[in-house]
Amino acid sequence: MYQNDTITGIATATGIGGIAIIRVSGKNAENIMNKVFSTKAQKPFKSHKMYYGFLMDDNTRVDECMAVIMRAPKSYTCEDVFELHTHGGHEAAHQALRICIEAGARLAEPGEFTKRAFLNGRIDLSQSEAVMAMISANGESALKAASQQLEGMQSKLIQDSKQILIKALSGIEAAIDYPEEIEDTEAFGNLIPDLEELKASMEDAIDERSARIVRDGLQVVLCGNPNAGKSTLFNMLLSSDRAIVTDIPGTTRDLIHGSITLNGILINLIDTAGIRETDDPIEKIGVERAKKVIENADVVMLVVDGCQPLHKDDLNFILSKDDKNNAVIITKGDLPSLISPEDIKAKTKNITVLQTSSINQSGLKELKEFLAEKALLPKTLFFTHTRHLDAAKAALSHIEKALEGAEMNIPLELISVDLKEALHYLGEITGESVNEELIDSIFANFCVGK
Ligand SMILES: Nc1nc2c(ncn2[C@@H]2O[C@H](COP(=O)(O)OP(=O)(O)O)[C@@H](O)[C@H]2O)c(=O)[nH]1
Ligand SMILES: [Mg+2]
Repeated sequence: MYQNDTITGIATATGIGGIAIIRVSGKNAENIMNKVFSTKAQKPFKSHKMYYGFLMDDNTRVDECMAVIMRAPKSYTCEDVFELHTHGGHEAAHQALRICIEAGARLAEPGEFTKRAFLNGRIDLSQSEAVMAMISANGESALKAASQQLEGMQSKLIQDSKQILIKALSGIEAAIDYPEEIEDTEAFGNLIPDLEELKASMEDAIDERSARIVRDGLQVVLCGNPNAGKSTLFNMLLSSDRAIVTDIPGTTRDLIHGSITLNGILINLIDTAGIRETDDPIEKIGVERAKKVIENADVVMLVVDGCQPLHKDDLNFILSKDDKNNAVIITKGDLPSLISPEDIKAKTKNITVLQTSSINQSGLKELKEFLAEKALLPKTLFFTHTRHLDAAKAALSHIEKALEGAEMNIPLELISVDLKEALHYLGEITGESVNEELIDSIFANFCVGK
C-alpha cells in the first residue's frame, strides 16, 4: 500500500499566477534538490530555510526561483520534502515538474502527499478529508468547519467517545471472564449513564441539516403565482438584473440560480416559474422543476402579489408550508395592498410573513435577516462530511441498542457485541478501521499536488 519512492507534483493551481510551487517528497528529495537547484549558498542546506537560486536543466538556467528542504519528520508528509517556488504560469511550473521527474521523482497520484501524511500517522483520515474540504470550501463557515476538523477537534470527539466505549467494554469483558469475582452491578457501574452521555454527544454531532448547509449552502426557493414578483425579488436579493422581469405572466420558465453570502454562509437562491396550469410545453417542464426544488428546499419563500386578493389556492399552499423555515413575502408594498400580513399571521402558526417593495427596496433588510437566521449554525461541533455522518449514525444506532440492552438487563455478551460495532464505526471516521480500497478511493478524489 505504501510506496516508498519519491513523488512530485505541482501544488499550486494551474493558470496565470505570481508563483508556482512544485513539491517533491520522499527519500530522494534532497538529492533531487541538489541536482536541479543551483545556489551560491553554502551546503548542506539547512532544514526549513528558504534559499535563492536557479532551476537548472542540465547546465542551463531555466528559472530564477526559491527552494526549501523540510527534512523528515517535520514536513507535510513526514518525509523529506523539497519545494521549489518558480515563476507562476503553466510553462514554468511544467518545466520544473519535468526536470524533477527527469531527476528521479515519480509524478504523484491525486492526494498522494496527504495520503503519505496519513499513512505516516501525522494526521488521521478525517483530518485528511478536512484538507480537501478546506481546499473546496464554498464560504467562511465551510472553511471554519474544515479547519476545526483539520485541527483535530472532530478526531478528539471520536477518541473521547471511543474511550467511553472501551471503558464500558473492559468492565463487561471482566464480568464475562470472571463471573464469580465481579458482580453484574459492578460491571455495569456507570454503563448506563456513560452510554446516555455518549448517545447525547453523538446526537449533537449528527446534525444533517447543518452539515448540508455547510457543504452546499442554504437552498432557498422563490415560488408563487406568475407575476407575483418572484424574479424582481430574486434580483433585489442578488443586487443584479439576473432574471428577466416583465409584466407578462410566464416570463420565467426554467429555474434560475444565484447565490449570495450571509454571515459567511452560502445562500443559493432559486427563482422558479410560477406554478400554474399551462399549455406551453417549456413552461410545463419549468413548473415540474419548480415543484421538485420546492420539495428539497431548506427555505421556501411563497411570493404573493399584494395588489391581488389572496386566492384560496394560495392560502392552501401557505398552510401546507406553515413551517418556521418558510416565509410568505407580500410584494408590491408601494401599491395599495389587498393582503394584510396580520390576516395571514392569524391563519398560520409558524411561517414568517414579510412585506417588500422593489420600488423603494422596503423589506429587503428584514428578508436578509430572516435568511441569515435560517442559515445560523450551532456552535457545537457537528460532522459535515457524509462519510463521517454515515459512520456516526451507524455507531449511534449500536450505542442505542447497547443502552436499551443494558436497561433491559440482557446478557452482557450481547451488549458487548453492540459496543464493539460502535467502536468499529467510530474508527471508520478516523481511519483506524477502514480497508485499503476505501482509503484509495478517498484520496483519489483529491487534486494532484495535495
Ligand atoms: N410596483 C411594483 N411592481 C412590482 C414589484 N415587484 C414586481 N413588480 C412588477 O410585477 C411584474 C411581475 O414581476 P416579476 O418579478 O416578473 O414576477 P414573477 O412572474 O413572479 O417572476 C413586473 O412588471 C414587475 O415590474 C413591486 O414591488 N412593486
Ligand atoms: Mg419570474
